[in-house]
Amino acid sequence: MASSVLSLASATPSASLSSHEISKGKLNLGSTSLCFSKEKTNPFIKTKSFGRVSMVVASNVSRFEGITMAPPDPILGVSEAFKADNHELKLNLGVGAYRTEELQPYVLNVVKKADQLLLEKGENREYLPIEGLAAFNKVTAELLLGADNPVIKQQKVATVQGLSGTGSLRLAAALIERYFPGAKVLISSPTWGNHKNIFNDARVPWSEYRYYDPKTVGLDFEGMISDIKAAPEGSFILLHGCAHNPTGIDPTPEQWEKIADVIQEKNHIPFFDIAYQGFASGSLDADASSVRMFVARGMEVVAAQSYSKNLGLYAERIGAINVVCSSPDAAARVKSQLKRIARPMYSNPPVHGARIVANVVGDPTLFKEWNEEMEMMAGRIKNVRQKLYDSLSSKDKSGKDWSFVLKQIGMFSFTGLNKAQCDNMTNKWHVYMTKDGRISLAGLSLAKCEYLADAIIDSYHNVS
Ligand code: KET
Repeated sequence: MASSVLSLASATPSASLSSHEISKGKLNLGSTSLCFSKEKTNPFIKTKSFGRVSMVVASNVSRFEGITMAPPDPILGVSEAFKADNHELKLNLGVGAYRTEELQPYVLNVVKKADQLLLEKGENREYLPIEGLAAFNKVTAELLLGADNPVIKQQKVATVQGLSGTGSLRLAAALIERYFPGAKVLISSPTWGNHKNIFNDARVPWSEYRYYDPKTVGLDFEGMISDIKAAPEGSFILLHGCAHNPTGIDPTPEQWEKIADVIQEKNHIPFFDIAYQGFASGSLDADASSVRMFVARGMEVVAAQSYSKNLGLYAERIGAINVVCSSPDAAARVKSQLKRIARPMYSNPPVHGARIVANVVGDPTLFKEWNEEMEMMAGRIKNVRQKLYDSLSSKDKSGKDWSFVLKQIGMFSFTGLNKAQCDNMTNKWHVYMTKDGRISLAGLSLAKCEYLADAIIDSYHNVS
């Protein structure tokens, strides 16, 4: 079954070909055939010439026959499945995206205002420099590190605008692959589903450190510390700046200090993924305190930022990679190499989201309003968290302690439900969630808390 035919105009048949194959002028390689130039041209076959090699493609079969179907993405695939469900009670708690109490997407008022300003200004659509919009890079580093952080004044920070959090992490991964060959990245167990994909695709070796303890439904601090200690010296330790995804469990300030001690002792490099600044506590400064503490110790730090969640700019793909270096010279060189990585990957980043961030952060009135809106969003999530806990506690007569729901912070709750129980949540109750047991409280309303509590209690007690 020759599904496609490749004609090599100048190829000489190799000695290993059978005379039958040579006389037919055709070598069948599973679903692909090589066809040599002696074969007469078939009028039903299209020929494409690429210099000396011409490709002959049968019009009814694909050259991509050998490509298998990829599985749906464990997080974004949930939204696709949700869309395909017509049940009236369906609930999408998969992706971490903020919804209103009416479960509608939310565009922040400050974003609308910044959009209006941009429209009035009539900004052009010229290419940005490879490193992104200068005004954005300035404010994003200030937002992360604090405007008066000495490392900013001393020009020790290499900041490059990235394609949101994911793209910024991917740039850092490429930098590690290129300049720290063989260095490992340690990621928490569990972590955001895409971390492993990012490092796999960048060919950066990774392993996991203990983080979540199912027995206490809390942080396995001892395990975390000993795994970081045991990692080869000079490893990159990936840390969630705040609102750990998926567990919603963050180290305490004292624990952060101890984590920094071990990282410093082992000459590791802290690598922050901070995708929820402002969403954990409602305060941008408080949520960046982990990153700032490492920097204050004089450590070199890598930090990927995202404005998907805190400014609701999901589709604008706006974020940044920051590398805090011990000298301005090192920062300049790191920045030049990040640009070198970005150029052949996507050339330069999109401008609109960068302008929105620069306008909101750079304008004191808009900045104040943004903080208020963020507090409102964080507050709404705290309210549904409380209501979900109340519903679970009052409905479940088994005596199970559901207080972990209240202890977790950020957009998510890590329910501890196993895969079969998660399947029950979706198949029976039409509650869409990731199979690691995570639910996005940002997609939950007060009105749906009781229904969700019924679904969780049923899945927890009746499915093993
Ligand atoms: N880091 C973490 C920890 C994270 O949860 C996300 C997104 C990102 C980075 C990247 O977001 P970006 O939009 O590239 O800035 N998390 C949600 C969406 C997703 O999986 O892409 C989620 O966990 O649902």
